[in-house]
Amino acid sequence: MKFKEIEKIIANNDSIVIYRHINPDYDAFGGQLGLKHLIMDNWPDKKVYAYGTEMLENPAYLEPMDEVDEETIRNSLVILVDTSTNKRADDESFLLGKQILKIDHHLRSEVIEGAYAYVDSDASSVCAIITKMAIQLEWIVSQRAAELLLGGMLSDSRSLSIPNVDGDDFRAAGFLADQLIDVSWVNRCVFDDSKAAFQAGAYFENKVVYNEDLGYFISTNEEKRRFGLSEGEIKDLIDKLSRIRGVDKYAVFAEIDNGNYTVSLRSHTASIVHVARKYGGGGHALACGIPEVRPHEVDEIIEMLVKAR
Ligand SMILES: [Mn+2]
Repeated sequence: MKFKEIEKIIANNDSIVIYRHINPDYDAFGGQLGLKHLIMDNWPDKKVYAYGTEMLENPAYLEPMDEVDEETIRNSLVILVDTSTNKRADDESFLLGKQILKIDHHLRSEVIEGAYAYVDSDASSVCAIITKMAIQLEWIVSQRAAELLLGGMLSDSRSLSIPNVDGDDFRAAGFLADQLIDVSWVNRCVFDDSKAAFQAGAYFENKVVYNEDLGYFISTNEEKRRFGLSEGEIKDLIDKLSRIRGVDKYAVFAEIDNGNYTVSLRSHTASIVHVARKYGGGGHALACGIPEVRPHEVDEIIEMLVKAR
């Protein structure tokens, strides 16, 4: 599918609802809200809604989701961004859409029957895909759209530093920076920690266990409560482990209320997504996750990660 075809599908629909994944990150929000603003910038007469039930606490940067009723969804083009499987969409009401268009960058992105799909698993973020589309199609890009898209690009690509980042990504980011946005402010919005997360980060940095080129920590429910964080927020601390010399693979195992663990996995070079898949997870070659594993599986996963080359 070409960008021009995406433009045609958008042009042909007067009502559009944009969805993204559960546990949304800044690429999900940036793709969703950035695309919403691009459509408003270029087709001011269209009705365009952002749908989702979960929010990140960042009102200065993000904007609230729209109220969308079922009738509207049924009569709209639905665009699902940054979402690998239907089950990971927030929420599955996207399937009610009159027509579905998926824009994604995950490996093995689920094929939705009858839907249009633009999937580039080499892309470093869904925001990079959307930005390159806007540049190629010479769309108007407002300041607001640009700051949302840049935030998503920077967060998924760890500030344009992961292996699949290329010159086109830097040029796309440069184009966004040219739209009179405050690059420093966007970086702070996306990367600054809450005080609670900062303190928890320092604590868990001291709990990191090293096994060959793997670094990881395991958090307990007691620690989760002590720091007042959710298991999702504890998993987000994984970025703290990305800059340890000699550590090429890193992981966080966060205990959840039923005593099982939810898992985040990262690697600088060796693919580790086979580990995630074996336990019912998925994502990208170097950044993936597993929703839930049993305690005895934690050790198996650690062993597989150590062996990954
Ligand atoms: Mn993404």
